[in-house]
Amino acid sequence: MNYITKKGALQKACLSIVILFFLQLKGFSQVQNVPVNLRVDNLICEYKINPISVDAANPRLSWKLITTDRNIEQTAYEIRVGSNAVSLTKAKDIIWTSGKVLSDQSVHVYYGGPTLTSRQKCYWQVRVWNNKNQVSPWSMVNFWKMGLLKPTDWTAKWIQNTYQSDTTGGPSPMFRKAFILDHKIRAAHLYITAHGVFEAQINGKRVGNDYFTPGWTSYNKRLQYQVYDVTSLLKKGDNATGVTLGDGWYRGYTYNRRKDVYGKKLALLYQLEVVYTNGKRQIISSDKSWRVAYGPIRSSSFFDGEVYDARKEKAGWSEPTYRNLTWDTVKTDETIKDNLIATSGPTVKKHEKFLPLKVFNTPEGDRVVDFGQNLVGWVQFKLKAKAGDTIKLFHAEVLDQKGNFYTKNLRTAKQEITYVFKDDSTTTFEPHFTFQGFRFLKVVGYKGPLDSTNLAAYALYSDMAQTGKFSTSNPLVNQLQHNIQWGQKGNFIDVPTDCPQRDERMGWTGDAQAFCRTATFNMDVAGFFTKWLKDLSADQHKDGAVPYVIPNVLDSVSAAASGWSDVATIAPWNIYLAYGDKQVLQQQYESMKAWVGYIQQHSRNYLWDTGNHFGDWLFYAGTNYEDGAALTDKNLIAQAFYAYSTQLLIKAGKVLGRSDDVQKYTLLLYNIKKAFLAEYVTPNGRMISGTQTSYVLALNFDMLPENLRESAAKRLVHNIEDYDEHITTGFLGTPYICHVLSRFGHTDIAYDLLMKESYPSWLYPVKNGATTIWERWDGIKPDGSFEDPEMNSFNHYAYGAIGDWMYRVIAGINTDEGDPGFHSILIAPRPGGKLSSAQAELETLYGKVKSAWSIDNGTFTLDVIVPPNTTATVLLPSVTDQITEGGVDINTVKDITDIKKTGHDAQMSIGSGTYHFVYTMKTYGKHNN
Ligand code: RAM
Repeated sequence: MNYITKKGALQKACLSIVILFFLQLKGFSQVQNVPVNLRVDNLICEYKINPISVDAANPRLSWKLITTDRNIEQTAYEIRVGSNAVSLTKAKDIIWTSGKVLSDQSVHVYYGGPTLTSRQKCYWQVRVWNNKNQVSPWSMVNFWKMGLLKPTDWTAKWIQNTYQSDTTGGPSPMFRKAFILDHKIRAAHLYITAHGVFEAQINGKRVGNDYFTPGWTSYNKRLQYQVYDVTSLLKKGDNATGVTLGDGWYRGYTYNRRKDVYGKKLALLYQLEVVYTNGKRQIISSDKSWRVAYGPIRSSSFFDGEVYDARKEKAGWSEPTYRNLTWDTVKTDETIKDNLIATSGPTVKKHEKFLPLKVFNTPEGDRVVDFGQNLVGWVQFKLKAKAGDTIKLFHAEVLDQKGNFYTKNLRTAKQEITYVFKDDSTTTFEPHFTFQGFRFLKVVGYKGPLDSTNLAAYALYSDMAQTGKFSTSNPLVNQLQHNIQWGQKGNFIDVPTDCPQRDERMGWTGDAQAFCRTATFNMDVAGFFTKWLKDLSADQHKDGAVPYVIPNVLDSVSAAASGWSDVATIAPWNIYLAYGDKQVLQQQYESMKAWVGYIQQHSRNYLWDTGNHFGDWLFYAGTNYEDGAALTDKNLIAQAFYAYSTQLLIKAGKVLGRSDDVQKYTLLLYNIKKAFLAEYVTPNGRMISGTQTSYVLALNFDMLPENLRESAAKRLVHNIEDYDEHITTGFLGTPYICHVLSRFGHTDIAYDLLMKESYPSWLYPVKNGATTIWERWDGIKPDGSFEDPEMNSFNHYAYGAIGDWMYRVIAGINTDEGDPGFHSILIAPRPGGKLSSAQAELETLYGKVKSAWSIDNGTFTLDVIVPPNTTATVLLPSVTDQITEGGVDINTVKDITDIKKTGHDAQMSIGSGTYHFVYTMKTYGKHNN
């Protein structure tokens, strides 16, 4: 062979390797070159795509099967994990292979290889076999990277500003360091966290697109660090980096203007790890060699906004050419680093952009911009003024009755941005360490035109993928769904908060438990709640009491309230249901037990009737009916939630195989219910509080014996009718009222409540122009005046808990509790409320579930999507004999099995795939179409 042919052969070999690799990427298997209608995609590790800061010892891997065939189930899988992205086949690169595992598990499969070490990067792929004897090609290769697992991995030192004036509400310190990298860089990762909140730059560029990092946790016990791949920001030669810190949650103002909750001094921990192409490593860490100065951010606060003086900018401060001769030295701090944890949940990112709907002058003469949506975030402007000119931006959720800018309900929170121009060039500015809850912006100090070319509002919230969609033929209900979703966006800012505008913004546990299940339908909140629940455990008192707010920034007695502290059991259970995540139950089990243990300790004869409780917070206490008629006894509520928490603990115990506990708590539950009946229910089933919430809780938590349930449900219906079909429940009854009505055959009444447009109702705020859920049923009263400004948030999510019923009952998408995470699905739509159609979609860990129905002239059509590797039970309502699927009699469709009639419904089992059912409806219920 001469050289030419040798070269040709080599080229051919290379080409075939490239083609093979390409085919593999495209989904063609190396073992069989025939494409099958089965692929694996959406590989996630610990709920994230290619995470780079994993600290789980055995990370969990999940994937989705992609196929258009029906009835597809996974029968086996094989995972391989290696150290090299391009070769997961060579023995030397393999870290672990699962081998072919006969299992239908495609979510939360534990990595089972050798112990993973700090910074280790693992590439992985998977292939699956299905019940049609097909094998998928190997999936694309994804990866995960381990974080810093041991405190000793941190060689960086905490550094602080030496200035005396470094106090809450003061200017933001900027830390800087210049350095030389003397080789070509292969990879560079920044490990960073702060006491306070930080924004980092390298060579003049912002690092990452996260905001308010390191996020809010119970800092003294758990402080997250973030990891960024900063390879592209660095270069061989001169480099520089800079980090600005703000007060954030660490020492910023919180409830009652308390400050310095976690400490008085801001501090930075910074470790930049560079790997050169020659394999050598270099670490640039925060240490004594850094310099610090104050710059343009004169003060920043979540409540109050930001003061920014552009004249104090230090141009080029994070670039190597900048001279920091006048900058001060820093002091190091030997704080131990044993509270550092990787970031497991989603970070806050910038999302939707809103342009001004209109700019107008109010009767009081203010210049106001309407962005059309009550949102949480900030305004970005692009304006030109003169050096030294000051512009002020004020933020409000609503205008008052006369159309004036209304900020009384912010209480002491200023929500104010002050910006001082440095020269007459056009400046683009957005704040840094603050967020505002607003729809309206008041601009002071700028006379030029304001419009969509120079103003935009951005929503900032935890970066959770939208998983759910829900809509109907009724635009008001659609707006309600919109408001629920925006209530969620505005209040999921690293932790679930209650109000994002006034001087509160805390993780109220009652609100979180009420809304949690709805939240799981709208967005992927698995990581969000898993992280927050760890803070709950961290802040839970030794005696099991759960603080009113998590992370706890209140005093030590602000703990243990029924319906609030029960988030300790309710949230883990909801996350388990939505994502089939047993680990969250495991993680929270001791906390769940401790909470029930606390109540046990504070009960006499199984009756919990002591302590401070918020009760059915913000129930209807109007004047149209006897005042206070809807007031539910707080101890009755406490006893009901005592039972519910115990019930959920039993369920968790069953899932985790804790049979001793199951036995013990089953007996406890029996006694709790007995005490409840003796204390709060007459022998005929009348409750001592004749309220909607009272009956709702008793029925939803199975407090009443079977023989009293039907009549109790009727009493509930009568109560609702007494109020002319208005809802009177507060935070605790609201999430369950429609579910209870549906469960006992009164879906028509549930629809009455939903469709009611007058106060109190869900649609009353919608009719009043709401774009989010309000804290109170009557934030704006029927006469147009406002509720008490001391507590009147227009962006709260608790009443949005109806969303759960909308998804689960109107559209009818549910998971089987015995096989959760939508592995076994229930599709049981319940039409009503004069709706002619409703549709919902939910992106589950297995793929998309859809239920979309419409009624046209008595013909009911239902379109269903069941994702691969799941099965569904379908309940078709109000059927007549002839049902078709895909145009043919369902009895002849081989993919539909176990067809039976249950009452007016037809029940059947289906496997994965797309289905189209049509039949003529029997009329039922007074609101049937
Ligand atoms: C107010 C808010 C909050 C609620 C507490 C008890 O701060 O309404 O949502 O949980 O009270």
